[in-house]
Amino acid sequence: MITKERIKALAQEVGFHTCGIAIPKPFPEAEVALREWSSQGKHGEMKYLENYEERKNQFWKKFPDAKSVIVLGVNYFSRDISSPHPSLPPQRGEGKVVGRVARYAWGEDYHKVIARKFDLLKEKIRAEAGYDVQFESAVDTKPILERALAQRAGFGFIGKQTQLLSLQFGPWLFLAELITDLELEADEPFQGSCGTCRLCIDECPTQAIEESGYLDARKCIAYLTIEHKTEIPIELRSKIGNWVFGCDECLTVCPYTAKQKETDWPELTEKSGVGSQVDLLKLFEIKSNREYEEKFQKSPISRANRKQLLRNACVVLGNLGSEKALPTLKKALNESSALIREHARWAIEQIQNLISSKA
Ligand code: B12
Repeated sequence: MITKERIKALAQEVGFHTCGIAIPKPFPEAEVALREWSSQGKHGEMKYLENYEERKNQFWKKFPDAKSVIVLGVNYFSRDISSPHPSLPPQRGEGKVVGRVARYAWGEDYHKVIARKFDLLKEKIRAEAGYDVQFESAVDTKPILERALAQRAGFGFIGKQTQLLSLQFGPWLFLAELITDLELEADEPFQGSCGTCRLCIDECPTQAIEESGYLDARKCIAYLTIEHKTEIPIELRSKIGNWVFGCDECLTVCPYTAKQKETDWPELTEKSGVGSQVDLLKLFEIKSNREYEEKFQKSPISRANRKQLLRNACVVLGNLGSEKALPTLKKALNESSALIREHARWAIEQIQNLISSKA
């Protein structure tokens, strides 16, 4: 019989930063909230969130023997090594032609990195349990409300920016789960709240975080630059600043970030991937989807396709107001994708307006 204390010790040996045990049972409150949220259209184009109930039922039917969930957390925080970092809103006309990448995407694709650690952990648990323990692993893609589950497993609480906040690791924690047929004692759910702090609500450039506790994904820069496939609403473009992929504003302002420890997983740091900034003009040198997929196959950036990333690059170039970008943007007017052409046209207009306002 393997105990939860042993499981936690093994998870730590493998390198996971937090580990807790939760019982696999529904989350009535969070599921009602999810239904309400999506019925108000706040999930934008993420259609898969509409049939969560059905997906969840199908998923759990496959594991009639599921007895517990080993919930794991990975600290992915590291400091910038590229300097100076354009952390402030873009300086118009200054000529910087880099876009910022959200921290979760600086290194290697975390799904793959965590999958390798899962294999090590499963092997260790099976060896100690003495039988062929059944596991189903999940990171992101399964119909599991991972933040609610992590709260149930005692990791921390859900903050106003809707992220799971750990007292030890702040909001910079990837969540991952191993569903298993092991009978394990569950941890106590964490009770906590942000209190009166509302920095994330006030500092979100697009006011995507609502007082009600919901995030309006349609306004969230992370959603707009990663999940949204079509045109970026004109009124939101200037607010995107220099974020070309994802956004960390609501995490960066969180007071817990000040105490954040750096990750000891080198795979998740700048050195192992695209890093904190990408050269926007170079992105336009990627001529085909195939070339794009090859370039970003190891990076979370592969979640967006070439069209989306060039669309985002146009928005950032327009916001930066860099004259240097004009020849590249003019060439982009010949792209076969109407999405890229429209955003390139917008960016050219922004830059030209800036030039004429200076004249
Ligand atoms: C879809 C999705 C997104 C969407 C929508 C985000 C959202 N807030 O829902 C977008 C694209 C915007 C997004 C962005 C990001 N994401 Co994301 N995302 C997901 C994904 C795949 C599903 C989340 C989901 O189901 N959302 C639907 C909403 C309604 O469900 P929910 O917020 O989980 O449900 C909560 C509410 O209902 C609330 N609640 C409960 N009861 C009640 C009652 C009332 C009355 C109310 C109002 C609310 C409420 O609590 C529930 C539990 O948290 C998860 C992985 C997963 N399977 O969970 C990752 C996940 C949440 N994302 C993650 C990350 C890292 C990010 C980004 C930081 C990436 C980036 N830098 O660009 C940003 C952060 C933006 C933000 N402030 O949320 C991590 C978060 C880790 C953590 N520590 O919390 C996750 C868990 C992935 C992972 N495996 O690590 N994401």
